[in-house]
Amino acid sequence: MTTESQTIDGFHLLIDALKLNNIDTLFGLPGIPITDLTRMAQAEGMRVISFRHEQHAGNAAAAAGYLTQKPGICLTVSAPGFLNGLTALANATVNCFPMILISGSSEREIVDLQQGDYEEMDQLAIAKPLCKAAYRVLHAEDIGVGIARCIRAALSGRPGGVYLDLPAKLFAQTMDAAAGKASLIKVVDPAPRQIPASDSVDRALALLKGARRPLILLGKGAAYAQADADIRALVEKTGIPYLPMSMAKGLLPDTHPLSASAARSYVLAQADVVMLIGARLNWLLSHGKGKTWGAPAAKQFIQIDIAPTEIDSNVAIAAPLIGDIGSCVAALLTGIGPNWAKAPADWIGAITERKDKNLSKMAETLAKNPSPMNFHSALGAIREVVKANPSAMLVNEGANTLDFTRSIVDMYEPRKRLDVGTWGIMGIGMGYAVAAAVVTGKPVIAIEGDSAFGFSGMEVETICRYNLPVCVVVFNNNGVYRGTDVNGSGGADVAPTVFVKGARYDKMMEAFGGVGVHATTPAELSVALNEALRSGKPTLINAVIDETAGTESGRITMLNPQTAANKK
Ligand code: ADP
Ligand code: TZD
Repeated sequence: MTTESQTIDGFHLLIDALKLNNIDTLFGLPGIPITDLTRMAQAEGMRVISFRHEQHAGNAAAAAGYLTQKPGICLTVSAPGFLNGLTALANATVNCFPMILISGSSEREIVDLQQGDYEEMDQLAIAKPLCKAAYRVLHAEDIGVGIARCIRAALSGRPGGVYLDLPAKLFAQTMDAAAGKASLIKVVDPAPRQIPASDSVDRALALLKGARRPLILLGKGAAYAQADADIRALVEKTGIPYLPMSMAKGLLPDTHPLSASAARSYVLAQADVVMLIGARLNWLLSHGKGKTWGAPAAKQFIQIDIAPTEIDSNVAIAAPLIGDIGSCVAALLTGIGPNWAKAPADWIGAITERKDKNLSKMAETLAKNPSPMNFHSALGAIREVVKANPSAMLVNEGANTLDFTRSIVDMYEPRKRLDVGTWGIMGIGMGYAVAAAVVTGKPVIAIEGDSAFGFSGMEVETICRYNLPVCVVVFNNNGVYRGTDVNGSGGADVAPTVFVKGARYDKMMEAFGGVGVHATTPAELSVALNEALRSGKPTLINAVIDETAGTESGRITMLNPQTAANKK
């Protein structure tokens, strides 16, 4: 309410509209014209998490959206703040995470005549191609509708990022308080169930029934959908082995007997019927073709997705199942019934044999204790800590740091793992870690390549300021990928991928009152990580990794143009 109790202003209409829809947290960075909005939101009981750079506030909003099925809100100032937040909005959209980027903007009259306002920019036009929907509100009485449209756009169908443009003048507009209250909308059923057509269910079941080597592929859409019990029942009732994409790890525990992760190449090449649940056949799955997938004629796909246009995006899909994952999996379970014949024993046996072999090979590697530490020995220690703390959140970025963590550190519970996602983007680390801590209240372990950490490292101040239970582990190997490149010219500059040697990232955390640890052995790493989880104090462990370990670009070396050209 403003000073006159019969009127309400734009600031409060916006806050009330969000609260009416159970949105209780804002991630943002204050400045003209939204500084007062952040203060007022806090005064009105919202949690306001203020960042040092908008990209990280945006990433936090996206992660919050993924974890809660409510759109995460990111609040930025005009032009430069908006642009800083835009990467996160685009990344959220690409990953199908619901978020709303709300940005203050300059006055339309001045922007449209390009008369040079403070931080002038036609933000709506710029945001539009990078998100699912973009709206602008000019009148206080439309704030309720504006927020309702944003929520629906972010959550319904395939989730994604939405932009909301709010010119400065809007915030100070006033209207009659009762009329203002009446103008707000509580969104009913923002993500309506979409029941699959029964013939599409029958088609999928027929294909599954005839399969000799069936495989289920779980993507982060399946994790987002929160249909955990039914997905588990589907796997267990059919006895079909499954592969989780990286953020679907833990949907069923990675130690589940039907997990085929340790026999990934074998199952992808050999499966005859593959059921995709909330996973796209993009680059992360070699587009569903090529050597990875074995003989094309021998393979048929079932795909469950809420977006009909996803079907046939890369290869033919024999049985599309369009609907929300909860409804689709429930319909399949009904059709499967109690007498379903489980996946053939020879297929399961062949997978188990390969799994056992690969797992014992991995155990051997993890047991080694080289000096300096390498990725394996460091992760061998972290793996045990995660096993003992299965409800801790895990954030992961880097190249080798990402690839090795994904394959070595088992996950035990759904939606505990947040990582670089569909783009393989660096810089999500601290934003996702803050959101994970704020939204779940659980301890967070962020396993970061030293390059990856640098993109959002300043947010350790944010972590300390809000006293969040985040332990950042920086895998410090002195550079991007490795620290061993040399300058080809022989000149004085170091190579483009090389950083300052022996940097002490732990001191950054100490600078803001957190705990810094310098760890050179798996034992030291393990002690420090356990202590961080126990104390809940913001902690950064500078884990010294052999600078010769790892490979260029991690597991995707082949995507470098020169490597690709040489292969042809
Ligand atoms: P991954 O990277 O783990 O393979 P992707 O992000 O490529 O996963 O795929 C996620 C897919 O899940 C998207 O195609 C998206 O449309 C779909 N999806 C997201 N939420 C739902 C839902 N509730 N029901 C059905 N499909 C969904
Ligand atoms: N910029 C952005 C925004 N995203 C990217 N993915 C990259 C640059 C390129 N890139 C990668 O794909 S991984 C990576 C970069 C810069 C960092 C790898 O080094 P690291 O990890 O120290 O984080 P490892 O474990 O030492 O390989």
